[in-house]
Amino acid sequence: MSTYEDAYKKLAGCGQTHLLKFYDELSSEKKAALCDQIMATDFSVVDALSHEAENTARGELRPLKTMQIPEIDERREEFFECGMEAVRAGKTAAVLLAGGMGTRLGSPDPKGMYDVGISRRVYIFERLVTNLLAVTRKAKQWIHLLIMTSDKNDEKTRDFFKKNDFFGYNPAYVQFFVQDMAPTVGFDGKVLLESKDRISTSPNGNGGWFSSMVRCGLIDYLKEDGVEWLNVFGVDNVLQSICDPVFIGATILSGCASGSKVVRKTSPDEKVGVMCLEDGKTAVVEYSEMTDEMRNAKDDDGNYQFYYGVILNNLFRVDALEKVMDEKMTYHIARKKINCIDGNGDKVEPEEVNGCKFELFIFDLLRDIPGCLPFEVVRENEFAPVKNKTGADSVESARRLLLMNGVKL
Ligand code: UD2
Repeated sequence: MSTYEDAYKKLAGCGQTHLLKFYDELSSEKKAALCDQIMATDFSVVDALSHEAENTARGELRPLKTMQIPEIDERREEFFECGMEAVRAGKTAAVLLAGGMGTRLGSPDPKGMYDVGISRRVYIFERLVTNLLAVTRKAKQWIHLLIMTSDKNDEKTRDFFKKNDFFGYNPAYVQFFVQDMAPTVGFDGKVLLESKDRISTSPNGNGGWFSSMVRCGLIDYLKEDGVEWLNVFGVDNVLQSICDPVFIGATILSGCASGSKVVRKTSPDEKVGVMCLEDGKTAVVEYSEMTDEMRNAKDDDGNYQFYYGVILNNLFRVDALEKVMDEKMTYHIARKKINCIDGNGDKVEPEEVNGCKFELFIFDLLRDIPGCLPFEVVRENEFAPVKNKTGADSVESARRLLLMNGVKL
């Protein structure tokens, strides 16, 4: 158990001693909990605020050649056989990134618990498991499904899977793991308090998934079972094909150690990161960090130069990930409204953006991995994100696409 002295010494070293301002008012149990949280928190994340300019400066950006649908169609059979062989041999595993908060949907529950059904209940988690079952049934081989949650939604997520009998999946092949959290700060760089006895933290982005899996011993567990490839995907795309043998085969045969499913953007400002080469290395520039110049850049034929958007369905070879695991990843800063308490200990529920969250992005892992295959998919068949209640990337648009693909709602 950590002591006040331990906590104070650590905070003094990074100018955050204000976090102990209400210490004397706390019960002994809450005092201990606050000291433990302080000792477990990595405050160096906050340095990203003072290095934002250098961290977000871009190198020379060039388009990255994408494997387009006509080429895939020509070699589909070959890709499928190669990929299916890997799946049947138990060389692939699926990693579901589900630690994010469903704030844009206005639901306090984990996003995967959202019901997109119309005349019957169809949960987002259920859709993803159904998509994965389509592959395991064809391969007659279970695929390990690892589910990343966060402190804020872990218990509810586990309970939901158990209550729904894992939607027909084999529970022996499902493991949960909790991602790391990061402190949130005000614009002055001071870490915020959620309450008098708790630091304000938020999930540290979808980029910390591999180090969290290593920390939980899950990578060794998978390697011992012969897993060589990880298909890592987001929670909110209810149409995506998971452990897609064609994608796996194409990536293996390309010789690349990673692959990234992409779609042609519908417009320059579509909210998807775009694949490109940055100073000759694979990169994805997130939609929130693109300049108008990059969004609207066109080639000599009048086509948008950067118009393959990532749909957050990536393939990574495990041995390649292990080689880059210790490289320091850049924290991206998101300016958000963050509930906290003020210097008097009073609750603040801001109307305006009042602070910063720090997030690692999964695609920053691609830079130092040898080769990435951008793999185009037909967006109407594979991309139906549920981000908002209405409008683009919404429950409504996802329902339309699900119905178009023959899914009963
Ligand atoms: C993501 C991609 C974007 C595009 C879009 C497609 C990133 C950084 N951006 O944008 O380029 O592909 O999806 O729909 O991936 N998550 C965690 N832990 C976290 C934060 C997020 O597990 O701390 C998960 C979250 O549960 C979801 C996914 O990551 O499955 C993306 O979440 P997001 O809302 O951060 O990213 P988004 O949708 O703005």
